[in-house]
Amino acid sequence: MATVHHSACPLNCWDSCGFLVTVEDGKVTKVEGNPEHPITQGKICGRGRMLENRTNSEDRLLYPLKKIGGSFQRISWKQALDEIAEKLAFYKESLGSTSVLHSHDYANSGLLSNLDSRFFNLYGGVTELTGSICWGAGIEAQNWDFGDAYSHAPEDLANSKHVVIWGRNVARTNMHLFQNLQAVKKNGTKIYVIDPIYNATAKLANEYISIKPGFDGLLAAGIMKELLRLNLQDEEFLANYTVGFQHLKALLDSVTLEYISEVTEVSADVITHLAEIYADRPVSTIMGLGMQRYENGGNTIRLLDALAAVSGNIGIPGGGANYANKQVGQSFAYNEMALPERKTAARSFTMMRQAEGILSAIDPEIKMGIVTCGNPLTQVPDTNKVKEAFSSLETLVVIDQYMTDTAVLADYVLPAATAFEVEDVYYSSMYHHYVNHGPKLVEPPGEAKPDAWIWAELANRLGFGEEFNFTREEFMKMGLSSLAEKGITLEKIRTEKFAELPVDKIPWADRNFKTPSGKYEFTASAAPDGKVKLSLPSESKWTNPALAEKYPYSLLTIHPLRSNHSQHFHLFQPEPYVKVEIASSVAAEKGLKEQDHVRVWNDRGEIHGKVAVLKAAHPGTVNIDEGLSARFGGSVNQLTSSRESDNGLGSTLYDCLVNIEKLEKD
Ligand SMILES: Nc1nc2c(c(=O)[nH]1)N[C@H]1C(S)=C(S)[C@@H](COP(=O)(O)OP(=O)(O)OC[C@H]3O[C@@H](n4cnc5c(=O)[nH]c(N)nc54)[C@H](O)[C@@H]3O)O[C@H]1N2
Ligand SMILES: Nc1nc2c(c(=O)[nH]1)N[C@H]1C(S)=C(S)[C@@H](COP(=O)(O)OP(=O)(O)OC[C@H]3O[C@@H](n4cnc5c(=O)[nH]c(N)nc54)[C@H](O)[C@@H]3O)O[C@H]1N2
Ligand code: SF4
Ligand SMILES: [Mo]
Repeated sequence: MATVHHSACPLNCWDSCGFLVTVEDGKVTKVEGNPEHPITQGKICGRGRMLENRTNSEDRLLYPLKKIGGSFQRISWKQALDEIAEKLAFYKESLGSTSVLHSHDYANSGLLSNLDSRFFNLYGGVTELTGSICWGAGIEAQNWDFGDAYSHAPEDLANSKHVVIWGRNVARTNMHLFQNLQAVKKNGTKIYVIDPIYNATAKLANEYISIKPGFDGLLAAGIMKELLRLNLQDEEFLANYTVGFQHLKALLDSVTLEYISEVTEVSADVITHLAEIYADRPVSTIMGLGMQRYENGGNTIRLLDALAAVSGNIGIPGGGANYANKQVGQSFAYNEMALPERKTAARSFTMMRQAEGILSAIDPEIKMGIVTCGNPLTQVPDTNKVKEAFSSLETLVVIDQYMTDTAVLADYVLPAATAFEVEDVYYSSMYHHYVNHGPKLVEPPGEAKPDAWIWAELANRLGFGEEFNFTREEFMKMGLSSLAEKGITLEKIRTEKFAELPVDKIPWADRNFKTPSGKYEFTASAAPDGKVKLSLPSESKWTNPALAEKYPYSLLTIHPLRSNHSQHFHLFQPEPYVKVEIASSVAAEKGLKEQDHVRVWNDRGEIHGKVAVLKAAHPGTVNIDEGLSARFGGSVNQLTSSRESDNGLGSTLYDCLVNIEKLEKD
């Protein structure tokens, strides 16, 4: 008999949806949106619905595997755990615990996914990854400017006169914001989209502004110049709640509007018009993450923050420099779960340069890697380097639900349970502030096990089993303990299916910033040279003319519509292929038409695919969606660079010049 249960989406996504899941004969048969969930409102995307196939797929990993003589053989859990624990003990003893690397991303938004950190901290401290290929540059930028990265609550959008969507592919990546935009537009709010690609969100907008990839910070500077020229700045805010405005002013005075118009490829009239819009408060600035995956990414977000501040749109209803909402994650008792103070050794590489880190580490060398909740072979920049690095390890352990490109390289592959097979609570620090409950609905297939079980078993073998001697329920309560005094408990979340977290819905309304000065810092005291800069992407005709001569086109590698990164492609019918989307200017220059086979390349690598001509994209723009595995033509990260952003903590995935040519045969 079919029964319907509430649940939650575990995927790394802005929307963190509430689900209704149908279970029949011990199997998930349907995943739908929970109509009662205040954000989800009964609607979910295809990636959420496909979790049914993702749970039931015949390709799920069912047993622990060990590579013997180049091919995988099934082994027992006992053998796998004994051998992995033995290696962990050996490397710690002989070289120190930092000879082990923990490579991960955030593929499961459950509270208990933090237990991997608990394990590695108690083990003694491994080589960890810092920063983030996803949003690192922007988070650090907002830390410098505001002291943290906080967004307005979704419902506050109704208070905005204007909403500027700046490099967020809302219709594709953040569907409930899209619905929110449709609703506020009906009530007269004006919507603007600034993006090199005329995407589905641009179609909804009142105005679309096309920009050269990587130059948004310069555009924001131009808008501020015009605000000041027209005397439209918020003097009261600038005088009382900010520091460093004189540095910003000097910076803006150092360039002309003509220069800004030339480099951004946005006309001066449009820049003046945007200044008038920004002065017509309240204006909500909604920033995406694509825009900061450039070498100048930190400065880009800082200039957008500065624009929101100069125009008086910080801390007011309907305003905001909305990038991420760290208030959500900060609600939980992370440290109680992860026990960071228990590690006795530490080393870190940035997430971007993990491959270089592995290849160059000495004292100790990296001997063993453990990969959880991530697929670095397709997702981390410079795939060829990543492959070389992960192949060089003496022991690689991958814990996953599927045989990914990364798992193929492993010595041990451990099968993990999926979200519907365990109980957890789920949240995302990106858009809204609800935490959702997901009960255990079905048994994991074969011998797949929850990650938490794997950590506990390894901890037992390594002598700190008592620190894992908690049930899932106890671990969830531990993570929720910081919310108990606010009346949010596991019991409540279980019964009500979701809970609203106690966050500031209009951050900085009290004008008390978390910066060292307590003010908004145009010149950041958190940084050695905290002045904002008008920096440019590193791969552009302005910064590297010789490179731009050889590789004239800007390659974006945006998030795919129907897959969360690499996770859903293998479920597609028909099979996916590498689609090379090109601006019409590129088609004209290279004589390319729909479906032509092409090669796209630069000094880091190359990829083959089929052309699709974009209806409207900034001249010189090429896009290949990220996430495809080797089996479907390969990851576009063969072309991307592992350089870090200006503030050291973000990626430069989209700061990438390429060339393209037609292939006669593929
Ligand atoms: N369907 C789907 N949704 C997802 C995901 C997914 O894989 N698939 N992933 C989730 C995750 S982890 C994340 S981080 C978010 C990301 O959500 P988004 O930030 O919306 O998406 P991205 O693909 O990172 O960013 C791409 C957008 O930035 C634009 N862009 C690129 N360069 C520039 C630039 O220089 N200036 C401007 N103005 N715009 C630029 C692109 O054209 C595109 O519209 O999406 C989440 N949602
Ligand atoms: N070129 C390019 N590259 C990009 C991006 C881009 O825009 N362009 N975007 C970047 C961004 S924003 C992000 S967030 C990263 C995402 O990078 P990843 O998180 O590495 O990408 P996923 O493909 O989601 O891979 C997650 C893996 O974790 C597994 N997994 C899921 N749930 C669990 C679990 O509960 N336990 C375990 N053990 N495994 C689990 C999945 O099966 C999958 O294989 O990619 C980045 N890479
Ligand atoms: S992937 Fe995002 S939009 Fe889709 S169901 Fe999950 S949380 Fe909702
Ligand atoms: Mo991400």
